[in-house]
Amino acid sequence: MKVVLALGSNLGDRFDTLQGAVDSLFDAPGLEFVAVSPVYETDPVGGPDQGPYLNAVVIAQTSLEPQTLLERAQSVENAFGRVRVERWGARTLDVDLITVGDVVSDDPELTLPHPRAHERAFVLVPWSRIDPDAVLAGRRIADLLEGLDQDYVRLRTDLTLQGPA
Ligand code: A4P
Ligand code: MG
Repeated sequence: MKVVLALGSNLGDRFDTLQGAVDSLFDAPGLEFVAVSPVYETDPVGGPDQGPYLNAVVIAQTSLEPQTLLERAQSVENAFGRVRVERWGARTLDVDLITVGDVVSDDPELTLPHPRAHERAFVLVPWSRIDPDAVLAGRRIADLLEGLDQDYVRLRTDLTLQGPA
C-alpha cells in the first residue's frame, strides 16, 4: 500500500526536526521510502497564536497495518519531544497519516483519509509536488487546490530534505 505522511514543526530547530523525523520513520522495517517533498514555510492554521510552521510530505510503501503506522508516527513524535499541551497548539513535531492505500476509517483514533487534509494547502501543496496526479477521497488534489488559498504556503528553496539516512 502507498502511505502519505504529513510532517509539521513550529518549535525548536524545525528543519533538523523534519530531517530527523524522515530518518526515524524508516529506522524500523516495514516502511519503504518513495519520496519526500520540498519544504514549505507556512502560516499557522487554527489554534492559538503560534509561530510559522515548516511542512513537508513523505510518500512510502508499506505492508504494515494502519494502526501500526500510527504507532510508528506517534513514537517518532515522542522521540522529538512532542508535548501535547493544547490541540492545534505549537509543537516540535506533528506526524499525520493522510492516506493509507484506499483505507477508509472514521475511528477518532485513526481517521482515514485524514479528515482535514482536503482543505489544507500546507499538506496538498507539498504533496502535489511529488505526486501531481494523487487523489484524496475521490478527488484529484490538483482540483482540491484550485479552491484553496495557497498564499500562506511558501517554498523554502534554501532547505532540502534528504531521503532516510
Ligand atoms: N488521529 C486520528 N486520525 C489521525 C490521522 N489520520 N493521523 C488522532 C494522525 N493522527 C490521527 O492528534 C490527535 C489525535 O488524532 C491522535 O491521538 C490520533 O489518534 P495529535 O497529533 O495528538 O494532536 P494535534 O496534531 O494537535 O491534533 P490534530 O487533530 O492532529 O491537529 P491537526 O489537524 O494535525 O492540526 N498549521 C500549519 N501551517 N501547519 C501545520 O502543520 N498543524 C496543525 C495541527 C494545525 N495548524 C497547522 C499545522
Ligand atoms: Mg497530529
